[in-house]
Amino acid sequence: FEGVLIRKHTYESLDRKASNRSWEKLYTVLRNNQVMFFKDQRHRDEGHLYHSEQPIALPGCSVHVASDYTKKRLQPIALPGCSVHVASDYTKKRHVLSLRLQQGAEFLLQASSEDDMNRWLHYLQLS
Ligand code: I3P
Repeated sequence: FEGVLIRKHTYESLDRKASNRSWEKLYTVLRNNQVMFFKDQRHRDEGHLYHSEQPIALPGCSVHVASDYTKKRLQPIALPGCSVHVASDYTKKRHVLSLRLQQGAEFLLQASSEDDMNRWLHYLQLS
């Protein structure tokens, strides 16, 4: 599963904010239990990871809907082998997922619509 998401790296670890917290439009690929980010589809075709970031292994991560308006309907979902972390709710934008890594790092991922967000959530759960 793949497509464009708008990403914000909020935390490097549980108590350290990421240094660059700007929103970035990235081409995102879910494959083999990993998430990979690329600058765009051309970079993906060439296999050039965004800023040479290593793929994120999904087992051990947790993902939940960060946007306030859906959080009552969708509860945090544990991916295989992980514990669910409580992430602060993010209400500034809509269709936002929170992906929390085992060491406490967090990425917010904004999808283009509620349907798109639910598709990402679905495939992240399957990973
Ligand atoms: C960041 C940018 C983000 C903002 C973030 C800023 O500045 O404005 O949109 O996040 O706020 O630091 P820059 O682009 O100069 O790095 P929000 O959209 O969530 O407000 P933050 O410092 O509160 O994370």
